[in-house]
Amino acid sequence: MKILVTGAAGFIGSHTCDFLLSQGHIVHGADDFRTGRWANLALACVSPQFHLHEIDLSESGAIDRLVRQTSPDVLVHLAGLVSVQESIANPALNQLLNVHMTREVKRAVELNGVRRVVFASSAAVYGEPATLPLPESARKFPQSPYATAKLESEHLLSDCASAGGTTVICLRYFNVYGSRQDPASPYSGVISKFAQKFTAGEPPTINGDGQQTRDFIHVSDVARANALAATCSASGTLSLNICTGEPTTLLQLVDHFRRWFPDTPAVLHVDAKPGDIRHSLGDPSAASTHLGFKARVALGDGLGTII
Ligand code: UD2
Repeated sequence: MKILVTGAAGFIGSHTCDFLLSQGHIVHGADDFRTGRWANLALACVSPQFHLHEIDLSESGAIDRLVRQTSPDVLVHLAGLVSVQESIANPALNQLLNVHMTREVKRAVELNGVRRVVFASSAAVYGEPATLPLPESARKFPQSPYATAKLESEHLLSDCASAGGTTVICLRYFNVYGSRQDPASPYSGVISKFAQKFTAGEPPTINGDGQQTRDFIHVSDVARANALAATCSASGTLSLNICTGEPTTLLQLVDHFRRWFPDTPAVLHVDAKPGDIRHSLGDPSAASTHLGFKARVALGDGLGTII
C-alpha cells in the first residue's frame, strides 16, 4: 500500500514509518520539523520505499497538494501539537495545529477521495474518568484546549466518513513511552523524565503521593496499532483506545527503574500537580475486536529500550 504519514519525524510518527516500511509499504512522510527531528528518520531514510516531504502542513491547501501529488491509499494523520501543557500556554497554536490542520485534512480527503484516514487522538478526550477501565463510550470531559481539539477533530473527520464513504479510524492513545521521546522538553512524559534522572544518578520527582495510575503503552505497540488501522478490513467510523488495560502507579514505575539503578537516592515528592488526573486506564477490548490489536510489550521490557 501507499501510505502518507503526517508528523513523520515525531516520536510516534517515526516509529510508525519504520514499522510500515518493515511491512513492505511505500511511505510518504511529511513533517515541518517544528518539533520533529531528522535523527528520528535515520532508519526510514535508508529505505528506497520512503519519501520525505518537508512541508508546513498548516498552510492553507498544503495537505491537499501533497495528497494530490502522492495519491495515498491511506492518510495517517499524526502531525499536531502534542502537549497538553503547550496547548494551555499557546491556545492559538493549538487551534492552528490541532483544529485548523484537521480541517485541512478533511478537505484534502474530500477533494481527493482518500479511502481511509487514521487519526492520532488521545485519552485526554475522557478527562477525569467516571468509570475504570474506560470504554470508548465513556463520558467525554476534555479538560484542556488539547483535549477539546482532539475531540473536535474526531467529529470533523467522522463527517467525511458519513459524507463520502471514507473509513475513519481515530486512535485514542494512552500514555505512550519509548525511544525518541525528548526528555529535555518540559512537555515530555513521566517515563522519559524518570529515565533521564535515573541514568544521571539523580532522584526523580513525583508530583503528589505517587499512587496515581497510568496505562503506559510502548511506542512499538502504538506504531503497530497505527499500521493495523491503516491496513485492516474494518470500515466506517471508529474511535478506539490504544492502551494495555494494565494500571501502573508511579511508585511501581520507580520500582521498575530501581532494578537497573538500585543506588539512586530516594525519590523527591512535591505537591500534586493542579488538574492532574488521578487514575487513567483504558479498556483495550474494542481495538482487539476491530483491529486484532493487543499490546505486546510489558512495561519492564519496554523500559529496557530507553535506558
Ligand atoms: C498524558 C499525555 C497527554 C495526554 C494525557 C491523556 C504526555 C506527556 N502527556 O498526560 O498528552 O495524552 O496523557 O490522559 O504523554 N509526573 C511526575 N513527575 C514527573 C513528570 C510527571 O510525578 O517528573 C506525574 C504527573 O503529575 C502525572 C503522571 O506523572 O500524574 C503522568 O504525567 P505525564 O505528564 O507523563 O502524562 P499525563 O498522564 O499527565
